[in-house]
Amino acid sequence: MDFNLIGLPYDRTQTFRKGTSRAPDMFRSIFPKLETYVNGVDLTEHFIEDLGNLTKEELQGANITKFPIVIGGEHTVTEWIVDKLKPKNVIIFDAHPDCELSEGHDGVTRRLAEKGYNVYLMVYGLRAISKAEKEYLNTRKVKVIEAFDFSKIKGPTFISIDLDVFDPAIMPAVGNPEPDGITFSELIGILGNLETDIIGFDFVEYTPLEKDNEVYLSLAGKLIYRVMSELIKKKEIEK
Ligand SMILES: [Mn+2]
Repeated sequence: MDFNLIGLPYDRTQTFRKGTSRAPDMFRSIFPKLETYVNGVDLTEHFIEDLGNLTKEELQGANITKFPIVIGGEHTVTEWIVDKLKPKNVIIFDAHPDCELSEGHDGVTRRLAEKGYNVYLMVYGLRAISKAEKEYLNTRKVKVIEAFDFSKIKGPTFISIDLDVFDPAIMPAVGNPEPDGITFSELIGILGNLETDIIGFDFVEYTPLEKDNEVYLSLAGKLIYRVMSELIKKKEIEK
């Protein structure tokens, strides 16, 4: 199984902490330092073609021939890659529902739903909801789901991971940290139960700290490697 790495270093609408535009290149600097034998899978046997850092327009014209692993950038970029790949479903892990009536990163979930994608917010880690967002969620245009709902999700599915879904004790390098998030093993466990056809992943909102970025980048980088190893295992079982 081969992958395309795509950097979308867009950072325009962050209101609290800025800096996500630096994330794709920071991840590229940490990947070579990480162990490539992950959960029984030798990632060096799988080709990773880096398409570089792209603008919205460049992404629209890009030739994605392999499984895309997208690194943001703020959460706004999920809309770009979803519009490029045109999945049936989008599953989002996020501390925030991103359902504001906004053109920014805090409205991305809502915009995707309004465009007609089946958008699902994972209940795990979702924990900071504004009154306006609660009212939008009440319309049921975006569904908040639990793991037992996975059997209902059929067809091509894109998965977006806003790194603020994690507890800030393990991942403080995000634009809008919120207390009481989930752990890495909880996220991997949830993803492992997904039976649907996954066609792409993004990892967004990594926002560098003043120091210790190597530590948090290596943890986020290991998450990406682990997700890749899970995808490879899944494809091998399906063969
Ligand atoms: Mn988000």
